Amino acid sequence: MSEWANRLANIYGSFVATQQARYDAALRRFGEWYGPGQVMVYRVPGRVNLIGEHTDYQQGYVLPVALDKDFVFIARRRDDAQVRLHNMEAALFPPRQFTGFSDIAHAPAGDWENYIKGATQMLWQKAGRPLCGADILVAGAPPHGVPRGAGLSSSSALTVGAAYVLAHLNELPLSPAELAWLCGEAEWYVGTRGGIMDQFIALLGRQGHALFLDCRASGQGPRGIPQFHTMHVPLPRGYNIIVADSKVRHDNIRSDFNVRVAEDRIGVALLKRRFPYVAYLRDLEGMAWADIEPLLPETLSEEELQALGLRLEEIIDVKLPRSGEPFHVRARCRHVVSENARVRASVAALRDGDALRFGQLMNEAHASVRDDYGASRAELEVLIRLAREVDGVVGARLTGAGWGGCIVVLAREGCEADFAAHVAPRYARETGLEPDIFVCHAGDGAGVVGQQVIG
Ligand code: NG1
Repeated sequence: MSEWANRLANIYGSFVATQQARYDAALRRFGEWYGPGQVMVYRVPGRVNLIGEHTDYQQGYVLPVALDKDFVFIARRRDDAQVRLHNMEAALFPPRQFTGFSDIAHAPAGDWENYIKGATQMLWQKAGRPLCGADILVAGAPPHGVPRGAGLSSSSALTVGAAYVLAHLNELPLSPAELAWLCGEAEWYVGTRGGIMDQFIALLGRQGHALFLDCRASGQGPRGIPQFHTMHVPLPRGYNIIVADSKVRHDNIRSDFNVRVAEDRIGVALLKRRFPYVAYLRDLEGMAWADIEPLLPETLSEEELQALGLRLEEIIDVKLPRSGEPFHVRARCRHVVSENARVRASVAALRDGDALRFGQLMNEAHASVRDDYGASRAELEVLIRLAREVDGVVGARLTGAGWGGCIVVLAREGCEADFAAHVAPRYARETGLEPDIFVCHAGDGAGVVGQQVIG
């Protein structure tokens, strides 16, 4: 096997032939667009969260894994500050070009270029000196790319990939964790800002491991960048992670998401009156839920909120939908608190190699995100029920924000074929939708694949 094939085998296991064809096609295309010569090849993965849902924005715990579905970036440093972009899927993501600077004008909302611009601007600001631009080719088409809009973090991977490439070509001395935090900040550029999970796992993923991430900064590093506690946790041997995409998408996921953010914050504001040190739900760790529960109303209307001296505009600075639905404060907070405890327990179970216990925690997490957080939907429930019917499945839950997207399943090795044969046709029959099902091999975070010369 050639050295190159060896490298690909290290990354993708037994799927080298198709990956090699994919990389070859991208290298050829790079040559056609930018001309022959030496290039650097990089990859950056998507992710799936195993447990720890809706905890990150309350400074809690998450446990994602990096997928072996990824973006490939091929790049060559330029002598000027131009960033030129080509995508293997040029019809969907047309060529773009801009100048690297610390204040880059936005492309229209929704343009793929904005993810790269956000990363570029952030690096220029951080470096405090002019940097070199690059000619970049991005390859992320299915089936090897990160599925889009499925909650597997394809957009964060794009930002992280661009930042990684430009930082590497400019020899910026940033650790993966520093880069991860900066990429989180860079997402402000595109107007979305989740937690820091997606960027951390895209950079710090490790083969065969999940990443425990504490979303509360533990201090400041030498370059003024917040530091976070992370720990790689081995995945159980003899088990696979299966991801199934329900193919349902929530039309307006942001507004439901923001309502949950507000409900958590209302809980915090109320608890603060009794426990002044509570700034995030994370601060309730170690306290008995029985002491907390009486302080949180089951539901609260906006009028009742005002009567308590709390103004919604001060709780959340985005407009929430006017549905007339009261805020479900108690249940939402209960989910976040119990979910943090489940992540902790999951780390212990995985370190003990106790896959069954971990599967059970995944099932409990799903019940909580469905019943207390109200973030499931009918199609996801069908998918989860069918998944659990398969012999060998030990846990199944929705992953990501919810209301659609994917489920993640822990299953004994060897039952993948049965899983697909059982779940796919029944799900199609009940919902009229064809799920995408794949086994996820927990892979490494973003990195250099190698150097190549295009003839
Ligand atoms: P998904 O749906 O996977 O993009 C969203 C948030 C995460 C996290 C999860 C819920 C964004 C960009 N991502 O993830 O930070 O809060 O929901 O656990 O908002």
